[in-house]
Order: sequence, then C-alpha cells, then structure tokens
Amino acid sequence: MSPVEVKKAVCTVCDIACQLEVHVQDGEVLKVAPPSNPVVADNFCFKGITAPKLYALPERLKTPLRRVGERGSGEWEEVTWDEAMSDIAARLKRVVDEHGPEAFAVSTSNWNTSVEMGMGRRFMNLLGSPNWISGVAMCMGNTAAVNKLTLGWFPWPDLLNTELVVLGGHNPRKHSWTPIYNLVRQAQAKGGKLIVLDPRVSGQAEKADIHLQLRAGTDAAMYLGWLRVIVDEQLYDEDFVRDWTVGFDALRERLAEYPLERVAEITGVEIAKIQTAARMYAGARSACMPWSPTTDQQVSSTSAIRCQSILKAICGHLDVPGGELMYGFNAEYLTESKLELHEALSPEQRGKQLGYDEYPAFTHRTGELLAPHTERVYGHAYANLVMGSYMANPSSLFKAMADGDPYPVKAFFTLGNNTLMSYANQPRIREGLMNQDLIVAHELFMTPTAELADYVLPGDTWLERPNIHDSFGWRSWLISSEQAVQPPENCRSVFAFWVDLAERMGLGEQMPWKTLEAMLDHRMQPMGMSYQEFIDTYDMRIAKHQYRSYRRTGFGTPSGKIELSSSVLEEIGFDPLPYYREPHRDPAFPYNVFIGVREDPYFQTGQRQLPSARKMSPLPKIFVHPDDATDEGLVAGDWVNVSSGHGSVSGVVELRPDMLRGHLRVPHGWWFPELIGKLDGAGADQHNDGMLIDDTADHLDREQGVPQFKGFAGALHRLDGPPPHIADVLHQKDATPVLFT
Ligand SMILES: Nc1nc2c(c(=O)[nH]1)N[C@H]1C(S)=C(S)[C@@H](COP(=O)(O)OP(=O)(O)OC[C@H]3O[C@@H](n4cnc5c(=O)[nH]c(N)nc54)[C@H](O)[C@@H]3O)O[C@H]1N2
Ligand SMILES: Nc1nc2c(c(=O)[nH]1)N[C@H]1C(S)=C(S)[C@@H](COP(=O)(O)OP(=O)(O)OC[C@H]3O[C@@H](n4cnc5c(=O)[nH]c(N)nc54)[C@H](O)[C@@H]3O)O[C@H]1N2
Ligand code: SF4
Ligand SMILES: [Mo]
Repeated sequence: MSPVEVKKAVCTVCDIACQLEVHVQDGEVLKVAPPSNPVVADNFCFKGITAPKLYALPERLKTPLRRVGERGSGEWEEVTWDEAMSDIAARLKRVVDEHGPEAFAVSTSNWNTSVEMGMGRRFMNLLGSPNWISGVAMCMGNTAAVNKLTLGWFPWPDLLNTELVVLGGHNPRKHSWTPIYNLVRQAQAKGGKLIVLDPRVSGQAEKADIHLQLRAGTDAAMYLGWLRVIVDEQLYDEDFVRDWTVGFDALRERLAEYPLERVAEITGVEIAKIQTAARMYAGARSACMPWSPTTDQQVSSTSAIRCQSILKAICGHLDVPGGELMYGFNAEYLTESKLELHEALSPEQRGKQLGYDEYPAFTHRTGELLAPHTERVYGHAYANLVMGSYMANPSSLFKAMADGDPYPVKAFFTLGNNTLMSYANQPRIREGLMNQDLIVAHELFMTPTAELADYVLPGDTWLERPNIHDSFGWRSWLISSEQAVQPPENCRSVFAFWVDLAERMGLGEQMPWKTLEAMLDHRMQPMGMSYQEFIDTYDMRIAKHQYRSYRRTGFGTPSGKIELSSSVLEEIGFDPLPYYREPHRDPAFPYNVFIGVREDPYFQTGQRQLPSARKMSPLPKIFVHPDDATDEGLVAGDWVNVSSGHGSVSGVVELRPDMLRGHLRVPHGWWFPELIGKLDGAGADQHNDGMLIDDTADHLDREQGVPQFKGFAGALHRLDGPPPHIADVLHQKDATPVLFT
C-alpha cells in the first residue's frame, strides 16, 4: 500500500465552493476533511463529507447510453463516446440547418459543471445560439445581473470585518452554505449584530438581534419601508448621495407611496420594528446584506434586489471595510467572461434570445446597454458575473420548446442540471422535452430529466478533475483544486464534451484546448504561472483590494453613478424605480406558500441515491403551524396535498411552531431514484415543487420573468394515506429523521 496523500480540492456540490482536504491512497478517496481554515473548519457540511460515498455508488453512470425505445421508455444501449459524439454532432447539425442555431438550447448547472471553463457558452456563441439557461436565472446569477443595473457590479459581502449582517430570507446553517454560517457566527462573536427577515423563526432568526417576521413574498415592501425611514429621517450618507447617485428625488417621490402604515399592513410587521431595523442598518459603521435566493424568487424580485442595492449605496456601505466589496475581475486569471466570447454572437442572434422582448432584465438586451460602461470600468464589455447575464428566460424557452412559439427549439442539452425539476411549470418542461429532436444529458446518475434524453453521458466529479476556482468572477479570490483521483471507467468532464463537439462541428480552431490542464495553463498566463505551479504555491490567492475605487473610475452604469432610478430599465420601457407588487391572490387558496428551507443531507434534487441521506430525510415534509393544523383537523404524519391552482404535490405534515400562521412550506427536489422505470418522473410529478408553480405573466416578476417560489397562494387537503407509490419507496421505515431549522 502506498502512503496516504492529502490533496486540496474545491467542492462544487454547492455554489459556496469550500476547499477541502482529500485523503487519497492507491487511487481511492479514503475521506474528505476540512482544512485548517476556520471559515470552513468551524463546521463541516454533510454533503461534503459524504461526497465520496455518493460518487462510489453502483448507480453512478459510467458509460454513454443511447436511447433505443420510445423517449422516456427507459430502454438504452451502451455506446462508445465516439459513437455518441459523432451522432450528436450530426443530429445537432440537422437541427441547426433546418431551424437555425437558435433552435439549439442548453441548460447547465450553476455550479457543479462550472469547470467547463465557459466552453458551453463559447460553443453556443460561435454557433449562433443565444438560448442558454441555468438555475442561476433564479439563484444569484439574476441578482448579479440586476445589481449591475443599479451599481454597475455585484458586490461581495465582507462578513469577516462587518458590524452588522442582514439576512433577507437567507438561512445559512451548519449543513447549508456552511462557510457563510461560520462567518456570521464569527461576526457575532466579535460583537456584530444580526437582522433577519423571515416568515419563520429560522435557525438564524433565533440568533438574531432583530427578527422581522414578514409575510412571504413581501420583501420588496419591507425594503421600501426601510428606505422610507432612512430618507425621511435623513439617515443616509448625504455626501455620497449628492456626489455619486442619480434619481434621488424620483426615489423620494416613489417612497411617498409607501407610508409605514402601508408597509406594516403588507408585511405584517409592526412599524416600530421596521423603524428600529432601518435605523440600525443606516447607523451601522459597516454592514453587509449578503445575497439571498429569497429575493431572486418573488414577483417583485427586481424591485427587492434593487432596493437592497440602493440601501447599500445610500447608507455608505459600498466598497468599504466590512461592507459590500466591489472586487472587479481578478487581473491575474483569464475570466470565463472573456472565454465565453459573447462578442462573437451577432446582434441579430442576440435579438432572438428568448425573453429578450418580454423579460429582458438579464438577457442580452440589458447586456448591450451596459456593455460600454462595464468596459470603461472593468475592462471587459461582457462581465458575466456568477454566470447570470446574457441568459434566455427559462419560461420563454420552455414555451418555445413545447409550442414552437415564437420559433421552434428542437435540440436541448442538459449538463449537470435536473432540468425537469428545476424551473417553474414542470408539466410544460416535460412537454417541451417530449417535443425535441435531440436531447443530451450529461449526468452522474439517471434522473427524471436524463430519463427523457436521447443520450445520457457519464460525468466526472470535482474529486476527479483539476480546477482553479474564481467564484464565478464575483470575488477576486483564486482557490486551488487538485485532481484527487481518476474518473471511473468512461466518465468525462463537461469541458471535454464541449471541446470534442466543437471539433466535430468545425469549431475546433476556436476551442483548441485539449485538456483541462491546458485550459488552466492558458487562464494562468496573466500571472505567468502554470496551473501546476499555482497549486504547488498557493492554497488560495486573494488580489489586493482597493476600497472605493469608484472614486477613480466611476461606476459601471450609463451615468457612471449609482442609478437609484435606472436608466437602463427606463430605456427598455420598465418602471425605473422600485415598487411592490402584490402576489396573485385567490380566496380558494388561502395559504401563503413558500419553497425553500433547504434540507441538510441533499443538494437540491441530488443525493436521493445515498442511503444515509435518505434515512435523515426520508419523505417530503410540508411544514404547517400547529394552530393551522388544528383548524384543518391534521396531526403530524398525516399525508396532505398542497395545491396552487396550477397543480398539486403531496407530502407529510410536520408541525412547526416556527412557521408564521397561514404559511406553508413545500420542499424542493423530491423524487425517488428507486422508482425510475416504475413511475414516470420517479415521483417528481407527485412531489416536486415545480408542479405548483405557474409561469404566466401574473406569476412572474415583470422585468426578469423569474417565478414566484416565495409567497404564492395555496390550499391544503388531507389525504387518506400516502400515495400508492410510497409503498415502493426505500428507507422510510428504517429512517432516523433530522430536524432542520
Ligand atoms: N443542505 C443544503 N444546503 C444548501 C442547499 C441544499 O439544497 N441543501 N441549496 C443551496 C442553494 S442552491 C441555495 S440557493 C441556498 C438557499 O438557502 P437559503 O438562502 O437559506 O434559502 P432557503 O432555504 O430557500 O430559505 C431561507 C429562508 O427563507 C425563508 N423564507 C421563505 N419565504 C420567504 C420570503 O418570502 N421572504 C423572506 N425574507 N424569507 C422567506 C424560509 O423560511 C427560510 O428560513 O442553499 C444552499 N445550501
Ligand atoms: N422548482 C424549483 N426550481 C428550482 C429551485 C427550487 O427551489 N424549485 N431552486 C433553484 C436553485 S436555488 C438552484 S441553485 C437550481 C439548482 O438546479 P440544478 O443545477 O439542476 O441542481 P440539482 O438539482 O442539484 O441538479 C444537478 C444535477 O447534476 C448532477 N451532477 C452533480 N454534479 C455533477 C457533475 O460534476 N457533473 C455532471 N455532469 N453532473 C453533475 C446531479 O446528479 C444532479 O442530477 O435550481 C433552481 N430551480
Ligand atoms: S457547503 Fe458543503 S456542499 Fe457546499 S461547497 Fe462546502 S462542503 Fe461542498
Ligand atoms: Mo441556489
């Protein structure tokens, strides 16, 4: 036996990217462990610890599969990569020849395949397709794009040095966004304060100095209330507002529409509490308001995000120690934004991007308006922060796939993404998938999405590939990631997939890198180092940051200032000021429902194959306040249907006094791998939240067209027992469930 080697590798199971220590012996991973860095080591998440076990399961895909039966029939034959790739290239060419390059669409993961190094977007831009989507359309990427409208960039919270943290429906836990959980605890240990906005007494709310227990979906109204207090009481930074903002008077006028009585009525939070929180935020010497998916996923999402940006700016928290850092690109590392070659896509093809007209906020339409200003300040016209810019609108894409409206989309690639379950209006996604000429899934496991593909290609994992993590261009930190072991059998990276396909489609010259190492060497050129030299030298390298560099460069907006009233939104015909829009209500659906409260053992729709995870959380749980349960005649453990007027899902009642009355929590991502081949969708059609979510205009944010996961109307009905397929579900009987808060 050879000695145990310890490699450092960045976990990309979730988007926070912890660098972990991987213990390897004779080509096998023995375990992963936290490094000495307290940001990671103080707690260490279950998903990271169990990753090697997940990847070693026999269900892992290891050979390319070609569909032989009807789409979705589960009949496959094993093929070589060469057979698969030459047929995929030929069939993609046919679709492009017949319908144009815009008939080809891609959905990728936000995180796990990020080591594709921008090659997917590069391939699409060279081919001429603008129709790329991802979960980042409703998770952080869209926040980044919307931040650019106001601030010209997406700031990173300096939690290490802050005096006040505001968590707006963000609930980092020991097993969820663990480093952020650790940093918030460290900030509190140093005397920092915490404000939490959450309809539930979440784990973070329990530890907060102020908990604003607002109704789900009303965040924009809450922040408008804060702005009203801060403007009325002149708590803002007057010099900054005078010198560095435009639109203050217009904002003040808009705030006149939001007296605190109205805000209190909308949010359900008393006026005095709103005032205390707003004063604390404006008065803090430094304050951070980290990103939260909650504001990404509401009908007033754009306004809520813009309010957060405005608060950060006018209260003087922008680009100061302990505040919101405007890092800019890391000049030492070639960014994905550059590799993606957005400038190669013709204006005509950009204009065809689905969503360009109706929901433009993160499409090429706003990208074009911002490009010269981003270039002026950040040196590159197409700053694709957190991958969330220049995207198609997902709902518009699925409509085109299903109905051919406004034009047909006939080839769809899904890479490290469980597309069927990971957007709104799941039935339409299924229709869209069933209407394709070619579907390629790049996956670790057979999933409800992969089941519908023509080709299922076996992927590698973060333990099996080299990487340097740059936080998706968001922070200027470079984190080393060594390849710990070889990928099993025929597993290959998404990077290799795109480079191979480019070669076969006549684009090889523009994508000449044959290996990830060659690509990483290319990206390290500005530092004058090879990939190997970098990982031998650094665990992490953080570029020196100059605070308030806007004083030299201005901001990356059309005015060069913070746009309290957005000239870009105005130019494309939208309200340039933030507002609150009441979610669609219907008396037949009296509850206020939200998705979220991520589950400790799972990442999103993943990990359902892992027995230890399934024992911790064996069935989908609907959280109900005990008094609401009494009114409904429900007890813990009852099976219920939650319906929304669009669809319904079932789950088990868990009585949760931490819920705000009148609210229901529906979990995301439920399906059962053991039902693949036995039940269409393997339980996803019975339990996944996407069944509930409408994506017609009333239910989408106006500017971005993001769906309403927080604060939609629902009803609750008792079922006589579990649906029949639950009898075939594993691990429910030997489970030892955990309580996640
Ligand atoms: N273990 C584990 N960790 C994960 C994940 C996972 O699947 N499993 N997923 C990762 C991903 S992709 C993400 S995006 C993050 C998400 O993680 P978080 O940012 O923590 O988001 P959620 O868990 O969706 O919900 C957070 C809180 O929002 C509250 N909430 C619900 N509706 C509203 C509302 O309308 N307004 C406000 N203010 N609060 C509301 C909920 O009660 C909940 O406490 O977690 C990451 N971490
Ligand atoms: N309906 C609904 N939709 C949502 C959300 C929701 O709450 N409800 N949440 C949104 C949010 S916050 C997010 S972040 C997104 C997440 O959406 P996704 O990115 O789709 O995340 P997952 O559900 O984890 O699916 C990832 C898939 O990739 C596979 N995979 C994991 N690692 C690798 C890898 O290294 N290579 C390859 N090839 N495959 C890999 C896994 O097996 C899994 O099937 O979903 C968004 N969409
Ligand atoms: S929080 Fe857990 S899943 Fe996310 S990167 Fe860190 S170890 Fe991986
Ligand atoms: Mo997410």
